[in-house]
Amino acid sequence: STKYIKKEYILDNQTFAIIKPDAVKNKDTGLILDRILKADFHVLAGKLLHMSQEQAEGFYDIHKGKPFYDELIQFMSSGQCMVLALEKENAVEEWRNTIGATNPDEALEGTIRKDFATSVGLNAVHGSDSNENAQKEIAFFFSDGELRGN
Ligand code: IDP
Ligand code: MG
Repeated sequence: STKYIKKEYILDNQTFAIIKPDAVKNKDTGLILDRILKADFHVLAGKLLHMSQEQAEGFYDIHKGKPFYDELIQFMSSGQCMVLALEKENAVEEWRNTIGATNPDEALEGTIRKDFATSVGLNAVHGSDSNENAQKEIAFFFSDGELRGN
């Protein structure tokens, strides 16, 4: 018999970022975009949006049940944010290094969270934690059409 092996090719040069509502409210959107561009990420797609509670719940489904979940959903749906599909070689790791630790007290000098985050909750930016999640998160907010033409 013939066996068909389905191979899934997961891109390793894309990641998903959010400039979170705290950073947008603090008028840091431009400064954070500047960091992104200066770190040689290519912006494949980006848009401003105000997440509904349902969108925030869908996006952060993996954190459901955690003690900070309700606070996180409330925060992420509290105002406008900017969602971005970013491209660079080794994008996920490069972007995590650029943003720094979840808790700004632990974030290294020169990272975005060190310079723009207020607390572990209000931490200015999001970054995907794996190539698989990057593709899921990009697809959660962007249609194929929005990602084409770059
Ligand atoms: P990450 O954003 O660095 O990947 P995660 O552990 O995936 O961190 O948590 C997702 C988001 O949930 C964080 O960026 C932060 O906004 C929020 N969060 C995480 N831990 C806490 C906490 O202990 N208190 C309040 N909010 C938290
Ligand atoms: Mg995470």
